[in-house]
Amino acid sequence: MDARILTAATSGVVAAALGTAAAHVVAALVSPSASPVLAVGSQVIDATPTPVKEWAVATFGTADKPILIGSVILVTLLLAALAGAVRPRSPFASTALLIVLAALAGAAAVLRPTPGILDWLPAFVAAVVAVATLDVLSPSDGSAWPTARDSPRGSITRREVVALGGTAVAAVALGGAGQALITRGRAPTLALPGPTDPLPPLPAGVSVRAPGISPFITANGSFYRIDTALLTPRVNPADWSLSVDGEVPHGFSLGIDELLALPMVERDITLNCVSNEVGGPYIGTARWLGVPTRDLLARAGLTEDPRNPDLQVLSTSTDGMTISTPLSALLDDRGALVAVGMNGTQLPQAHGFPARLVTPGLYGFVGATKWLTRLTVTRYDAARAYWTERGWATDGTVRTQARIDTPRDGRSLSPGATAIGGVAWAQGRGIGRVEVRVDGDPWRRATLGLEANVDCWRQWYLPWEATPGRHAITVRATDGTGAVQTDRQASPFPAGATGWHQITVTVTD
Ligand SMILES: Nc1nc2c(c(=O)[nH]1)N[C@H]1C(S)=C(S)[C@@H](COP(=O)(O)O)O[C@H]1N2
Ligand SMILES: [Mo]
Repeated sequence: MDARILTAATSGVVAAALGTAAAHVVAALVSPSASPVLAVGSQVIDATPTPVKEWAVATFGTADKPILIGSVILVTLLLAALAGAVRPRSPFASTALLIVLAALAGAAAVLRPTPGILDWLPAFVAAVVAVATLDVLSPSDGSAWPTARDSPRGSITRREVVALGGTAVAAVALGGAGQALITRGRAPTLALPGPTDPLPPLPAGVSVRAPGISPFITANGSFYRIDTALLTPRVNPADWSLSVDGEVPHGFSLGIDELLALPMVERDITLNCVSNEVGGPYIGTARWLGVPTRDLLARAGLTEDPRNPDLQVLSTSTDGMTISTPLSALLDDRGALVAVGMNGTQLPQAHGFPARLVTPGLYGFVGATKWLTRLTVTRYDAARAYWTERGWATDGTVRTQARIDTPRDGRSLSPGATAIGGVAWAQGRGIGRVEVRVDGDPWRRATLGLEANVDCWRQWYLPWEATPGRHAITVRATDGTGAVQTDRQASPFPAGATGWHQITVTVTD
């Protein structure tokens, strides 16, 4: 490519990069999620059709967010390259393109569910900085964009290299500074009360004696994380409140101290994501500490379950996310919680600090609202939650599943004594049996770890004499009602994956 056009295009790229980075710093100071890249990214998440989102989750897993951010930056810089390239010919078109880009970012920011009053500012700064920078950087001698007739193929001057390189370095430094500002500091801490009626420690027997199986309790740091937030909300507990409202006799609102003063219970509950593929990682078990949702709804005057399947509780998070839970699931005996503690500590920021919903027996997308701030009793036909609008099921009952944790799929093993093991779950119904099949052999019953309660997964293992060759190992579970897990393969959308987990191993001596 002609060096003059390349220089002009590069000017556009570094000018836009500097504008975006400056906006990131301003956003860090006024409203982090209004940063142009993050605001556009969030709008893209919300607008992405469900099949595309499912494909992205299946393909990239939890790397989908960095990949999204990278794509937003890439597209922005490509358009900025165009703005730079046309500038020598048409400064007006160039400036207009940059302003349109910034305006789109500003719109993305102010159209978020919970915008702040200064959310337009970062995009405004981006526009001013990018346009001014491009004006300074642009070659003004009209030498770029040569026509076929009169082009002495230009070259890039030393001065330009220094100016472009310097601006690029400044953009990276500024962007890094903004990012550091956003993530600086530690999350606020809460002094959690103890449970009013503490749970005894789990019996050792919930864990079976076989290495390689997921620990019964998932450490907070290894607990899967799924949400739509590009920046996990950092909630200041002093500014936080929980409202219980809607079709209740007397709605109310609580501050964090009032919530923490209520009787607290502890419960061991396995939480999993509807987007988990068969054999997938989006599941974990924790000891949650919190206030029963039943107590909160009773305080609002709902002392009895109307048993009306048309009623939902629409819960809202501080970032405007909405999740829909059947009212009965928050009133019945399963013991749903507004949780404030997870495995002996306050909720980590990524898992919903300071308070979240945890509903046993339901997938997270219909029962586990993080950064919870509002519970509204309403009818399903009066308000639609985020995922309901995107075609996901309203009945989010967890489907029976078993997963092989060891040996790992595709592994090579030595022949001889080994163990096949993993976890199985059917929250609400419990696990009654787990069976394993090697190749075409008959099903064999695995040994189960103790059942902590029906809302937790169960570990299982089966000793195996591995013989040389390639083997397919399949597992299936039977729930506490005697229903055998279906082998019919279903994708996670719209109500959770089904099918048996199968792995292949090679045994070589
Ligand atoms: N505010 C908010 N809460 C949310 C979500 C979300 O996107 N935003 N995702 C839900 C989904 S789909 C799941 S599976 C669980 C995951 O909880 P975890 O990240 O603590 O494992 O949170 C639920 N709560
Ligand atoms: Mo989920």
